[in-house]
Amino acid sequence: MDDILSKISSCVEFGKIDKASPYPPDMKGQDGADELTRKAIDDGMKPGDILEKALIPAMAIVGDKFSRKEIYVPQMLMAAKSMSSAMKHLKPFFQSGEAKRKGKFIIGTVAGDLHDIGKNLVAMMIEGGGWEVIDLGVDVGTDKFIKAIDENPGAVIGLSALLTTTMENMKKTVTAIREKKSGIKILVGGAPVTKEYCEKIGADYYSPDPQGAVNYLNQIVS
Ligand code: B1M
Repeated sequence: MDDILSKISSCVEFGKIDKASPYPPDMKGQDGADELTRKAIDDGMKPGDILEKALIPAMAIVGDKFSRKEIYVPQMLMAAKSMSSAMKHLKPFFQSGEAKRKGKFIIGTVAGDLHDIGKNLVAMMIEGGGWEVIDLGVDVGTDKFIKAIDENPGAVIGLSALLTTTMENMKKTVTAIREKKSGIKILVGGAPVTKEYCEKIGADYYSPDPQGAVNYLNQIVS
């Protein structure tokens, strides 16, 4: 791999955002994902290569470490922030259509539920996995999901719920999507959600963690 790609990859894996960032201590004073990505683009590197050869593999390593409980939420958030600092340089190329993404993913925390830390991690990992993410936020009612589906044909839907009480709203949203739309893939997750519950409410896939969600989406487009 090109030296600069491998450096960007390390920055994302270890959460080095930019030169000013003191974290991680052993990379203090060095360029971060922000400066290195800018430099790579200025040197003529393709945005798609930076995404596919540096950012996506680094986020996959981060996701696997998190699944194996080798790192925890703070390290994952730093990795995601580092990835975002690189993505801000790549986004104009994706928005102009010059570089392609794998597909669209609509995510939200279901109606009545204000928890968004886990949902945000999933959204960031999926963006780092090469997808365009449309984040509808928290307390998202069925109508808002349906409107987003209309506006983004072909998108995969992700529903998050953290309360046993709002799991019922997850079920209502899945039921409404099934009644009104066909061929929509629905991924569900959140602390109280299980594989059995996913099957019971007619969603397509349950993932306990962000990397499982990324793997599921990748499997859809492969
Ligand atoms: Co609340 N809360 N909370 N809370 N809160 C819990 C969930 C609770 C378990 C605490 C407890 O009682 N022990 C409990 C739920 C009990 C239950 O339903 N069985 C609870 C309660 C009761 C409440 C209130 C009702 C409290 C009250 O007001 N009486 C209230 C409800 C408000 C509402 O939503 N309407 C409430 C409020 C809040 C805060 C606002 C204070 C705050 C949320 C802040 C925020 O999110 N911006 C909060 C917090 C922080 C928590 C705890 C402490 C932490 C949740 C969290 O962020 N975890 C939580 C207790 C706990 O879990 N220890 C608790 C870290 C996060 C990374 O994990 O969200 O599970 P998680 O996400 C994981 C996976 O689940 C998965 O990936 C993530 C990364 O691994 N995942 C997906 C998540 N979504 C996914 C989607 C996918 C795939 C995977 O595909 C689409």
